[in-house]
Amino acid sequence: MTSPAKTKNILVGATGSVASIKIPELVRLFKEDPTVDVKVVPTEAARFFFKAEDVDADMYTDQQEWEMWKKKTDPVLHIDLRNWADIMVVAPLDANTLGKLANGLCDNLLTCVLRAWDPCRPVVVCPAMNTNMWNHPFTNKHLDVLQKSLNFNVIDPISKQLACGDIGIGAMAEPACIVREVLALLDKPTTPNLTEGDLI
Ligand code: PCO
Repeated sequence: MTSPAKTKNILVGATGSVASIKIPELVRLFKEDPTVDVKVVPTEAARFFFKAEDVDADMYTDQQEWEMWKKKTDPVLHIDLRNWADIMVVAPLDANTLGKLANGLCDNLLTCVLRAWDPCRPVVVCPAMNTNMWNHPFTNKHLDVLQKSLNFNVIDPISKQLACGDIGIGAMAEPACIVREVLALLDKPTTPNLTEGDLI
């Protein structure tokens, strides 16, 4: 039997929160849908939390971005990934990358993909951080920019015992919940991040 054509290209970004330990599970759950294809872009900090061999998807690192480009006609990895993706899901989004995205910084593969993003395609971010980081005034300010200026979708963290022992809000939403919301978003006819009027 031939497998169905892949129709949903999901780019998963991972950042330096302990919740990156859930990347193998998140990828596995996405791939339960036979029409889904997944690629993963971890930051250097995210790579600390899982083994590449546990992730059943192509993975692209900052180093590959530099290695792929030698001369003018060579492909630029963050642009190729941007073109490939129907949606980007950053899960987990740590406080550092949240701050960078809200201020337009792009100093690694993941942030470059999103700085070059096609605003007609949806982005979902799943913050995960220590409770005090979550309650810090910068978090709200930065999430406001992502939601109101960039039209990113935010899946809020949940409350549980965090990796450091603190109990409170800051844990990444459950992978099954993230998968459900992302697939539902892709099924909507149009989910533009920005309308033409916003760009004028
Ligand atoms: C803790 N920080 C964190 C970050 C977010 N944590 C989580 C969960 C995991 C276990 O279920 C680690 C996935 O707690 O998303 O824990 C102290 S700085």
